[in-house]
This record gives sequence, C-alpha cells and structure tokens, in this order.
Amino acid sequence: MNRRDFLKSCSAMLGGGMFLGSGVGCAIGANRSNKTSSQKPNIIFIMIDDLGWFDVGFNGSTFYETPNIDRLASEGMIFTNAYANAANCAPTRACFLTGQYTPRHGVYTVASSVRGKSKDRRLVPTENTRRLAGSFVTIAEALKPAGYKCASIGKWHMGDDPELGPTGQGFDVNIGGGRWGSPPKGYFAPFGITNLENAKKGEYLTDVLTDKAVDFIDAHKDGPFFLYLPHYAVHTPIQAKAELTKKYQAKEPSNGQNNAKYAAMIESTDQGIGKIMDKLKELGIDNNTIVFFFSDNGGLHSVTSNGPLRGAKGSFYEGGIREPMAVRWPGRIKAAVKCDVPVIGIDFYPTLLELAEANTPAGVELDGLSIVGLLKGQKSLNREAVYWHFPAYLQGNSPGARDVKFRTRPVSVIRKGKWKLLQFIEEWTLDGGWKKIDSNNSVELYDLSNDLGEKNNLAHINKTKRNELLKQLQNWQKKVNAPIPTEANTKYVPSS
Ligand SMILES: [Ca+2]
Repeated sequence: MNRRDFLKSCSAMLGGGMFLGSGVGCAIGANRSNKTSSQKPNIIFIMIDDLGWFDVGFNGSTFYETPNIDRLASEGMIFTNAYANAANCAPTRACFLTGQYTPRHGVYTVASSVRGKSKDRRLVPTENTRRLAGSFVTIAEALKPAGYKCASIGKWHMGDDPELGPTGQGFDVNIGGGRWGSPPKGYFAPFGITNLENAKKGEYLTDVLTDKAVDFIDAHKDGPFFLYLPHYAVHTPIQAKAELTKKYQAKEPSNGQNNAKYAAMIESTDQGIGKIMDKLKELGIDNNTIVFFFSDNGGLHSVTSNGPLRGAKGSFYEGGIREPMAVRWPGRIKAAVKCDVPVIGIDFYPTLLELAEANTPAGVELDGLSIVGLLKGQKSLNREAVYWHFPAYLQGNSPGARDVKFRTRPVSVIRKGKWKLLQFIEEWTLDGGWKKIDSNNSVELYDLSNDLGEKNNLAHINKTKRNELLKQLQNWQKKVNAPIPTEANTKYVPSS
C-alpha cells in the first residue's frame, strides 16, 4: 500500500475523513481505539472562569504552576490570539452557547448596564439582558440530534432550570449550574448551589466538579458525549486549600503575580484537568476525545497580572479579552504547534458542529467560523475581522484604563489582521463623530504585531487604516443591529 492509499484507508476507518490526521496519527488512532469506524469524537470543553492569558505556564507564567494544562497544550495546538467575546462572564457564555455576537442576544454584561455612579456616566447605556432566552438554540440542542449526550458541570450563569438552566437549554445533565456567577457560600461545602447539596462539609468545589466530570466520562465512555466543564474557579471569592496556599506563600513573586491563594486555586484546577486526562487514557478513549481549554475573560486586576497585556477583566484592551487556549486530540492534531490566527468564542459552535457531523439548526444564523481547518494545519480562516460590542458601563479600576472610574465605558471594537481599533461611544456620539474624528478622542488604533501592550495609539498617524477599520466596524454594527447609545445622561456631572 502506498502512502496515499494508506491515508485514504485510514480516513475511511476513522469517520469518513471528516477530520484527517497525519498518516502516523491516523495509525495510532486506529490501533489504540476499540471504537467502530463510525464513532464520533467525544468533546470536552473546559472553560475556566477569570483565568488570564498570562495565568498559565504555557503562556509564560512562572509563578503559577500548571503542569497538566501545559501538558495538554504541548500535546495539542496552542492558540496565541484567542479571544473571549466579552470582558466578563455572562456575555462570553451566551456567545459560546449560541454561536452569536452579543447584539443578537443582548447579553452584554453581568447584572445591570448602569454600573458605577450616574454622575460619572455621559450616556444612557443599552439595557442588559441578564438571562439567555429559551428561544435560542444552544450548542447542546444542536449536538443532541447528532447522537451526543450532553452535560454541563459547573457555572452556567444564564438562568435556572427547569427553563433557563442547562437542562432547559438542551443539556441532559446539569450539575452545579444556575444563575450564580460564583459559589454563593464559597468554595468549601456547603456551596449554596442547587444539586450540590450532598457535598461533604469542607469539600473543595473544584475537586467536586472534577469528580463529577470524571464520573460522567466513566458513565458515557462508549460515547459520543459533549462535556461542558465551566469551572467556577478561579473567580472570586479567592479561597484555596491551605496546604497548596502555603507552597506559594514561600515562592518569590514573578512578573507582578504574587497572590498565593489565587495560585493555589489555579493549581487545584490544574490537578483536576490532570485527573480528567488520566481518566481518558485509562478508558482508552484518549484518541477519540478532543479537549478544548479556554477561559471566559481576562484575569482580575486585584488578584493577578495579565503580563504584557494592557487592562484586565472588564476591559476591552487585550488584558480583558485575550485568552489562554489550547486544543488537544492525540493523533489528529499535531503536538506542539502554535496557531496565531485570531479566533473568538463564537467559533466554537460551528467547530463543534463540524466535529460532531451535526447540522446547523434550522433558522439559526451563526456568526463564527469553524476552526477545524486550523486544527488540521491550515494557516488562515476565511474571515476579515472579529468584533466586540459593549454599550454599557463597568465600574472599577483596571491597569491602563482610560480613567480611574470605569474598567470600560461603552465601546465597540474590531480586530483585523494585526490591527485593532476601539471606538469609544461617549466621545463618538456626543463629541462629533466623523466630523471631529481628528480631535474628539473617540478612536484608538493599535498595531498588535509590535505593540501587544496597546501603548502606541496610531489613530492620528495612520488615518487611512483608521478610517478603513472604523467603516468596517460600522458596517458590522448595522449588520447585527448593534445598539449605539445616543441619549445623554442628564445626571452627568463633568469632573473638574
Ligand atoms: Ca469570568
């Protein structure tokens, strides 16, 4: 058999060539797996909460220790330009679950869009939608008809069952998910979370969710399954096991990272991921399970440092939206490969559909693109740009923020190639828009290829690029009906 015939027969064995591996990887998959040729891959999607881009070893942290996550990454593909769809929890999740940008579902932020003091807000923001409506077809509802058993184990943040929780939105199993953005009573049981009441007093939430995930994998090893594992960790409250905390208290701070409890929370999460990887190997389903690792927004300013990135959770500078991301599928995705193509949370929905050979649900318009081609080694996606829209206020301080009162004010953003443009809606709407663009401070332009920290605003230097990106952003705003706040807040008091 020549190489071409060999590859062809491998691809036939492994699911009709839906996802071609290298010849070697293909052979590994065929030999180790007991699965039939039609077996679809299991999908595990690990979403850490508030974990910053610089909070893992594989992106450069030396203070936090993440050996299992680093192994996952080194055995798969690392995405260096991966983005969450928002800078905080709920909207990122709504985008992941629907495959749609924020203006489609209206979940822009957590809680109210009028956070901060009224006297400091120049505009009346767009009202926020706090729960994902049941009418949206979630990724679980799309995977089920393709034969997938779907579980959500961890933080949901989109509403409660029976209607708006995971089981109301297509998951067969919900463990620990509801309206909560963090464990109401903390990380040591009792947590105050429905259907985790049986946890023994003092048990650590991250361990409990890991064990539940391992149990689910065990019970559904014959697959195919979709395990969505959105950990509550490492969101506040910052609470960790004492013995792990001690280890980091004895460690020298590094690159602005020095919070021992936060480091211990990360290590518990990392240990859990190690357990899950071990379980896949033990069950012999390692080669038929694709594992995604991602986070929902940037690291929180008060507990971590996002390294070279400007901003933190809540900011639409890179520190708030660029995420650690890796995808591992032994034998199918080449190990130790980096991909620099920008990808964003809405891409997972079509990616998972393609992996599962599932159809796009009728009437659903998906905003993202499948990244399966990138996982196969392609060097680009057929997409000009990715976007963000945040017509709301988020109070608090963030390193590199434009002012000390808000992590972000209303903003709309485009990333196109190496370029990123931010349109600040207060200045844009109230200070003259296009007519005053050279003086109203409404737009910032950065070249991320040599300015990852977004320090050098080129909006007045490269006006051609600025105008090109701004026009493209405005076209997108029209396409998705993005609301642009225009009403001045009558309670606004200009600061002296
Ligand atoms: Ca979060």
